[in-house]
Amino acid sequence: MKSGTCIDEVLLVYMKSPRSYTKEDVVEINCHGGMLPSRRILDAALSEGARLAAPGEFTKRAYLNGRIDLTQAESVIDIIRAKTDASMLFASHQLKGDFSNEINRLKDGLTKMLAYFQAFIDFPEDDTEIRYDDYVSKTTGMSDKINDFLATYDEGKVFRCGIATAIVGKPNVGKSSLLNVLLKEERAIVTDIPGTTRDTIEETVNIKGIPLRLIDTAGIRESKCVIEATGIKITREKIRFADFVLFIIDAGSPLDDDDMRIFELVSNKKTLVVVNKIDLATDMDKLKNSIKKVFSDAADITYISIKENRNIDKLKDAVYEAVIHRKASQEKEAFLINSRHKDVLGRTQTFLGQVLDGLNKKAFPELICVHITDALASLGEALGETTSDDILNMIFDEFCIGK
Ligand SMILES: Nc1nc2c(ncn2[C@@H]2O[C@H](COP(=O)(O)OP(=O)(O)OP(=O)(O)O)[C@@H](O)[C@H]2O)c(=O)[nH]1
Ligand SMILES: [Mg+2]
Repeated sequence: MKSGTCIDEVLLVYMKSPRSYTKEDVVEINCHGGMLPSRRILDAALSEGARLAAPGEFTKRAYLNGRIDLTQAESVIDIIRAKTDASMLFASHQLKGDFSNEINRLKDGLTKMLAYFQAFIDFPEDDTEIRYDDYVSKTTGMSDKINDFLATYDEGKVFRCGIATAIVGKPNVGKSSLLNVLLKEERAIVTDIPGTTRDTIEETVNIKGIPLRLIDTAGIRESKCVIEATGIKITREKIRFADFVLFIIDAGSPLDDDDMRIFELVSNKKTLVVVNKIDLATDMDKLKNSIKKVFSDAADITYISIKENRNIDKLKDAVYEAVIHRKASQEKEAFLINSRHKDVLGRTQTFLGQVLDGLNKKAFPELICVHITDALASLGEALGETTSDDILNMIFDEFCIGK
């Protein structure tokens, strides 16, 4: 420090270009933590001419200096924000370059195709037949691949942001008990008095990597009590905004009109029927038959007993499969695209459609080359080879910190 006073003993690391995060010369100061020493060291560095990094600036420089591409830079945000091990794993696949490699493979295929058709423009005197049909199947293959990537978008949203899940059902069926057992804590009040829950309670639980934003609601029934009736009104609102519903019914009492009215209320939602209190059922086969008859194929059904802790893991599996449409054990080396990728790949699909159209109509090679070039450019955009400053700023502004 200028005054000569010692602030702290630190570790100073000099990373010489190009072997650093940004490929530039980087100096890192590691101090003894604590607000005051860190603040004083930062002030000292600033007074010597350093400035604070803008949000995401280090990663942006790593991208601008060509150490990583744009999809990898984006995965850094996902890693910082990851809420569960699974979302972190997907982001790390993307950081490793798995998505970039797939895009580059598609680009290679298109570049070869471009060269093939270009040759017919450059050497029109060559009277070789153009192999349109071969390229129809190649282009269809690429388009299928892009469809696979596009299909990961909805899952990506679920893993990144979680899924709003309403627990609904008649009073006393065990909604609050379910919230507690999934949270592994006594968060909501549970009693044998119907109408216990009035306010909705919201908590996030990690179900096999999915951040499930659980909303425990007031049991729905006609009620003259003003407080309970208000709770039921709020429940109906919450159901409207939920993406997923756990509809709870009681195995100890026969299904009635109230159950069916609630099921009707959630009929336009992705729903899992959870039959609770199977410890009270005397004949499981009879119970299953009667329930299957009512719900037929309308929804997935899981049978549990919270009291005896039966089938809770099965319920978690069922939730995963209902939300992600595949078994948790089938989790492969996957990455999940974001909205920017979706937008860019959607455009690539349109251009590939035009390429296919041209091939099917045996169009002039010039026309086919135009569409292939468009498709190539959009794939380049996914990797950030040609991306406008506005989009770059939008991406890096998402980092709330200097990293
Ligand atoms: N036998 C049995 N009782 C259960 C089971 N799960 C919950 N209960 C009991 O059912 C009663 C109601 O449970 P809650 O979790 O409060 O039910 P709720 O659906 O939240 O009820 P409201 O908030 O009133 O709508 C409590 O006495 C629980 O102990 C179960 O699997 N078996
Ligand atoms: Mg309750």
